[in-house]
Amino acid sequence: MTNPVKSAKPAVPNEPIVTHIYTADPSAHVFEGKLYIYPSHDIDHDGPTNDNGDQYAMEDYHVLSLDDMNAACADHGEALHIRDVPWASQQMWAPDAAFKNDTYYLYFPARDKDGVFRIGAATGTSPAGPFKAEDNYIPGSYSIDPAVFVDQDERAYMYFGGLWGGQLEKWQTGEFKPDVTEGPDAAAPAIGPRVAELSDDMLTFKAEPVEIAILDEDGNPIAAGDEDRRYFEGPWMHKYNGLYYLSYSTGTTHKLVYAVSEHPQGPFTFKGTILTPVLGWTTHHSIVEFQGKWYLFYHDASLSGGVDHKRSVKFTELRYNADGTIRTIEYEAK
Ligand code: FUB
Repeated sequence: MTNPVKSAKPAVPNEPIVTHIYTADPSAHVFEGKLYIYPSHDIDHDGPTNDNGDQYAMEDYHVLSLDDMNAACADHGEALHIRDVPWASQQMWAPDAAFKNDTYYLYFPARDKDGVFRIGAATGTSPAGPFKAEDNYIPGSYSIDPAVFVDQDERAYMYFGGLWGGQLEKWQTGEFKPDVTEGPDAAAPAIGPRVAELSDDMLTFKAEPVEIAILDEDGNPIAAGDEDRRYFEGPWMHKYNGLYYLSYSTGTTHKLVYAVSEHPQGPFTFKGTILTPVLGWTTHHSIVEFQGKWYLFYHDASLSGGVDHKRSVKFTELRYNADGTIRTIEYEAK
């Protein structure tokens, strides 16, 4: 393993935690007493920018860590490169990590050789990597943005899915339809994220993924045209006071929002906004408890002056109200 590169300055809330590389889509976890962050590694390029997400042309992952929230952030170097993923062709998008079976698992989406987004797994003995990819993607996986949640009973669930470049519209029938680009009519239920329980080996699904229902306060499905509340991409799961909080990006309206359930697979009831729109088109996050406080990890494009595909991971404290609702954080560009 290479020695980590440490930032020159201690981490500060709402400022990039590293500035020597562009990072995005942070998935934060506490492993071995430290906070580890699994981000996308954005690259600088002059390729096309479009709704298909071709500008997000990432090729590898770096793992970051913080000893505490005032420490300088460490970059542990390349943890996995696409050249070492036998089934993948391009675009290593938002990853996540989990620990079970004395093994660290890195989960990541990428396009397969046919251009279809799939979700792969890689394993390692350290939370900092490196990770060795499995030969094939997880059978039955599709779309993007895996978030893996290991519950107190040790059952593990993968939440995933993303519209537009993430191809979720193309899976509406349960099969991949390459020519489908439209979602449901505006008044019809929105396309939901998917959840699949993982097998004990953490490398396969126990059962086929199912669509998650997100309902309004009256128990009606959030409609596809309700772009302030409907699911777009970037799911995250955390548990607070025994309830399951599913949070996600609304994409076109650029918010991070959340919904709550008594069950890990829902149905979930929409609750509100976690973070108002950031600088840059995408917004993507994770929520983690560390050393007695809760934190929101997110990204924006401030370091690059607003270039959508050159983003930086930041964090801020997240607070709950007494009734378990999350206090909305107003984004401030810095
Ligand atoms: O980083 C590429 C894609 O942008 C992610 O997979 C989405 O969640 C969005 O952040």
